[in-house]
Amino acid sequence: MGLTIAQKIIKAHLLSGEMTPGSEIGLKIDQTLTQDATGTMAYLEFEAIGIPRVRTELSVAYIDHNTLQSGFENADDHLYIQSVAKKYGLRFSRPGNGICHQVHLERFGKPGKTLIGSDSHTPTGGGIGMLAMGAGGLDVAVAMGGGAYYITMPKMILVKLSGKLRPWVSAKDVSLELLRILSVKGGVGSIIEWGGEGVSTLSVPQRATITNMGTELGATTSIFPSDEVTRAFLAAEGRENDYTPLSSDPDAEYDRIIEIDLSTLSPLVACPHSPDNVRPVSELSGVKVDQVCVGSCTNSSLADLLRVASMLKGKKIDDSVSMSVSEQFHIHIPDILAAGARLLECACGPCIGMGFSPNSAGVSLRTFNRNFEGRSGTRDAGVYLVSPEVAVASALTGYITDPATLGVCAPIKLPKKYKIDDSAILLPADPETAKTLSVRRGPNIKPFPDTRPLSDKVDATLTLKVGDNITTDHIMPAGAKILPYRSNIPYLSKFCFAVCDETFSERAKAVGSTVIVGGSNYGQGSSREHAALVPLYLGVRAVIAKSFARIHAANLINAGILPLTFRDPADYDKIEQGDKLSLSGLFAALENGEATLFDETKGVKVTLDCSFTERQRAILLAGGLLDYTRNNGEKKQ
Ligand code: MIC
Ligand code: SF4
Repeated sequence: MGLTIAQKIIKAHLLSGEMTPGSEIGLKIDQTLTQDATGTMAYLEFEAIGIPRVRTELSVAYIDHNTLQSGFENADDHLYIQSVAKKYGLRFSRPGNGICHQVHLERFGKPGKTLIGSDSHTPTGGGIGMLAMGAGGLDVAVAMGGGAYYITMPKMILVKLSGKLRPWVSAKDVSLELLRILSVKGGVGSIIEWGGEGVSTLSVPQRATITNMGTELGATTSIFPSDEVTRAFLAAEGRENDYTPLSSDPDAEYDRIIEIDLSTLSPLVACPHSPDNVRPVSELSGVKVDQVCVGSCTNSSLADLLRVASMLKGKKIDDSVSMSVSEQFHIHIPDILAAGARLLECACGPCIGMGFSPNSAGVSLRTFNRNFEGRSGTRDAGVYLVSPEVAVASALTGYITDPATLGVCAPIKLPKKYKIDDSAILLPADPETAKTLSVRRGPNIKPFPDTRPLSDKVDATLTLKVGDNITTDHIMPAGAKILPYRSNIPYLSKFCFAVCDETFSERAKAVGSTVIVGGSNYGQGSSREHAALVPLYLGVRAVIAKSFARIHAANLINAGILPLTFRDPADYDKIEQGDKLSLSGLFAALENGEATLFDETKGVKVTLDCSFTERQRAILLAGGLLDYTRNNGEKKQ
């Protein structure tokens, strides 16, 4: 049987396991990336593992999330990461140089390589034919040390494209169309491969917009072939030598095939508060818009920015709209400013609530990838996800607007060669000098929470019961006020689950030992391991859910918290917040894959799935990946 693109890369990087869907595989990782909001913790973990220099082909530390320096905290963290990068052999992308995924695609992405990043949108690299995956910081730390990255061998979904996008319809609409078809859970356990003759009509940045938003489907990753379009992109980046062709075998088998005719698509909008709440722009034309934001790792390619500038040129945005553009190319800035838009630093910014929050109950149109409740920093705002074309058209009129109503869509001309300036990417010290360097640590860096080996019996209170599709933005919110404390777990813990229940943190601390119950797709969204480390700090011993999102389940295991699933989802209704629970015989349960939960308050027993791989069991027994790695002396490799 022939292989898919992802299967070929997996085969070439397989360190352990069988390539059968559902079994655990260990992969050799060629490249890693981190951003600063997860990076500080990842490098603290890397230091704790104790390896003198990274063992990957390339590791890059980006600063793009916590760029508002409203106190010493972010500035200190940047210096910490910069000093770690210099000492341990990583490149360092300075604040202001752009968003990690966009810069990595342009400057470092290589077809056929593996990449993991401590950010859930790392699959952006799939646009250039990499097997690129989001991971928790600790997994990235282990990979930087030369250790394998473990995933469950995914199923393969092929999205077969035909036709060509019509004017005013963009790659973002392709992502939204797939979200409409599959929902935010539809990609869980799968890799999404893009194929068919329509692929050759899409540029690498367009492909990267699509693989970026594969994250919103819950997919392990998404990937495009590497073809002549890829070669041309690499040549324009001055990196043609990094090109290798990559395609699936003609007889490759897929678990599911979805066909999309690009020429039938029209502009789409994801309505509040979920990226799969998708409707055609034409149905929303009466919606008054207060704010428009262009940028993010989804839509900040040169082509996107040229389109935005060309649509704004010689025009004025509506008086009632406040518009921001975050861009890294510094061209056509006068056109953007003259139209009344504000220019923001090229960083994550409003996407993660780092400034530019909407007005109360405001309607914000964003070219971003997530519109979870409260994420913008304004609790009652409604965020709509759109393409750059819809964003600008709506900024001009003040209402959600189909760009087709603006008339002819003028073609965008891209240069054959991009102007390259890597001066904001700092190189590491040579190994000898590195030994003499020290790491700069600010007072905001607090110790890693205490871990404990698993005990056979856990008595706990069901301190919080939540519903389906709980995101990591619910569990551990971000935003300008909280993000500076990503290396200060005790401080962060005050905000745990605050979006759902402001009393959770205090209640969890008071009871000391907590179980959380969730619905399906628990922990979707970001890769932030803080959504596991903070609950660990607050005494959370197990999370019981109908199902889990991939990265979050791995982060819980890495933190030594049991992620357990209901054998019968109907049992979710049998237990209530406040109940006293006990999980006993856990050692045997780990062996036989089934645990029994006894609800002492209700007097009911519930059966839970507790099947883990041998490696995961060992991690849980050790009290988390850090202890497991230390105990197993992986640093001595
Ligand atoms: C996000 O988009 O939610 C983030 C902020 O980039 C996160 C990482 C983080 O929480 O720091 C992600 O996507 O993994
Ligand atoms: Fe940054 Fe937003 Fe992309 Fe996350 S989704 S990496 S916050 S731009």
